[in-house]
Amino acid sequence: MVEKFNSNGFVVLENVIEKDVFNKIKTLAPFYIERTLHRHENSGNILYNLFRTDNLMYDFPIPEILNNETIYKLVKEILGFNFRLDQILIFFSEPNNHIQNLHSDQQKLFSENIILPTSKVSIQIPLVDFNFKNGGTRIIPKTHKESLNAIAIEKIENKIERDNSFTPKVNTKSCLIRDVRALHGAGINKSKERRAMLVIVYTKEWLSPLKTVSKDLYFNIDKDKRHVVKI
Ligand SMILES: O=C(O)CCC(=O)C(=O)O
Repeated sequence: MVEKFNSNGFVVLENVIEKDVFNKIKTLAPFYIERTLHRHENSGNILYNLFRTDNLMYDFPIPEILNNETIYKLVKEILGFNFRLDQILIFFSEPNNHIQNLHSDQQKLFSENIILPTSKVSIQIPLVDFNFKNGGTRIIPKTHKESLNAIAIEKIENKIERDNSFTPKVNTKSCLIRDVRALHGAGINKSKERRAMLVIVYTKEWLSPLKTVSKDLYFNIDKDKRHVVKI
């Protein structure tokens, strides 16, 4: 798995989220989404940062996700010992959203042209099956170690416009782990249903400060995994 991730810049882990954990997220996420809709209306891809704007609801199953052994082990292989939790987000797009242009989530860390190993990953946990029809995240493999300029990115955008092979199918209870540098962007949601996902962002130890969480959350994280946050 780690080789596949390193080569392509992303990997899908099938059926790693327990059913009851998935059901809880699916039930509780709309509470946050609906509040965001009041502010943004139905335009494009909207994000809700659970750290920045609100305390987590006490029964939102974040500890269960942080304790997920399969995800934890792979992230540790990718980011190394003492990696950190940086963000917890919900992304969603309503039917007929605007396409989101291909982009990278991380700027070059140095002006020199050095290719660095992965220092930040995004764990996408879909709340509905992600596919081309509902505008699932488009990802361009092997772009995490390239620094493309705007013209090159636009060329790729035009080339892949109707190509469904850049939209990895990620079913519910599975997750996708992406190097945030890999070019990606939400497609157009042509289904009748909202497309949403929970996103957990982890970084290498040196990239972000340790985030403070509630005691409640902290002590519900397995002892060996508490290094990702602080109280
Ligand atoms: O909504 C999506 O599928 C992708 C959103 C995303 O990753 C981003 O905005 O950076």
